[in-house]
Amino acid sequence: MSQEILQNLLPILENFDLRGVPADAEPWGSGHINSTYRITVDQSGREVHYILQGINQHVFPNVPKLMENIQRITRHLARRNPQDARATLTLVNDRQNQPFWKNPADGECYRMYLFIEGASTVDAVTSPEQAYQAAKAFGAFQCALADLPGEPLFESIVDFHHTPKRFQKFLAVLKEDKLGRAALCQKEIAFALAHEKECSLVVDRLADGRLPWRVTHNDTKINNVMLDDKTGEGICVIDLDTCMPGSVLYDFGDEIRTTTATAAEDERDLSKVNFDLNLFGALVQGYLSTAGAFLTPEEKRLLPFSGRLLTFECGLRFLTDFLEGDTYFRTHREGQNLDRCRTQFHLVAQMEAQEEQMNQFVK
Ligand code: ADP
Ligand code: GN1
Ligand code: MG
Repeated sequence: MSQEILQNLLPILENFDLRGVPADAEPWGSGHINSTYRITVDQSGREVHYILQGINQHVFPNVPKLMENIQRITRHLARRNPQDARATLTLVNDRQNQPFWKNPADGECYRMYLFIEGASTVDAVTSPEQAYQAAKAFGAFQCALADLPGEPLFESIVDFHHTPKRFQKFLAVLKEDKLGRAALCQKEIAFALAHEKECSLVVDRLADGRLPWRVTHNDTKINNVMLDDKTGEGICVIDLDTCMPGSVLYDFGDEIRTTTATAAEDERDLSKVNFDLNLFGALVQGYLSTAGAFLTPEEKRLLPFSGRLLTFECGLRFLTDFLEGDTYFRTHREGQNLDRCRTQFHLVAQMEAQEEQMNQFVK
């Protein structure tokens, strides 16, 4: 199977200087957007790994600008921390020295990274220590990007976390209901409709200056940070496609969404899906250990709320995609986006119930 995959990828791999002979290829990770492979290369008898990614151009249509962002960020991080090669993603340019290769035959775009060895991602946390480490790494990442020189980063997905616009899109898709799926998710639709009011809280504050714009990651789910296999330390923030101007609340909110839940994002048995206050406490401590010094009082005040907002927004996006026919998030089974929506809304309800305890933790 992996040899078959390798054979299919060889015409792509030959456009990158991998300093050896490609020996194996396997699908890697569980991201919902790009196509990721781990490539094994035989470099004079030594096994070396790389990450090859097919870039999802449905989601990221402007690949040159996207890759310019990633080049700027990875170079900046490498300059700040030159002695630690695993502290940032490292791009491997194509043979024309470009940060990605475009296949002239079909227009598909590919990029290559050095493989970060001795570290892994998890899809769900299993201990408060993991939550602490992940949040600490994301806080340090925001801190490191605060002095990124040059123009603001390119907005790789316009209005990515503009929750009210996400809500409007949901309403439009619901109205059309082109696949007749609304009948399958009446409860979730009702939940979404009942939550419109809170959608604009962050975007309103960004618009009137009560919250600052910063360079943020915007997709801080738990499997976008690599944890050291031996020490458990959060060593590298990955998946940089959505780094752009945003609010720290987008990042912290998405950390809460994926790091305080006791089950996978697509768990069907909702009795297993719980918001865990202990994990939340570890997350807050980890995040404030690196980001606490630069956050404004208003940002700090809204940290607990951000979890609800981002979890709701993500659930709404899953629901919208389900109604539209699963065209955005990769799915592996029927109804998976609806299952994902259900876990998210279930978590929102739990966070609402524990709002006071969450606020106390941050205080
Ligand atoms: P997606 O945008 O589809 O989520 P990611 O960039 O997050 O894709 O990559 C998917 C997974 O591949 C990650 O969760 C991680 O496990 C793994 N991965 C990505 N880049 C590297 C790397 N440079 N070294 C090791 N593993 C990586
Ligand atoms: C996607 O790329 P990945 O799998 O890390 C999505 C996020 C969602 C997440 C839900 C560019 O993240 O916004 O929160 O799925 N990324 C994009 O799991 O839309
Ligand atoms: Mg990812």
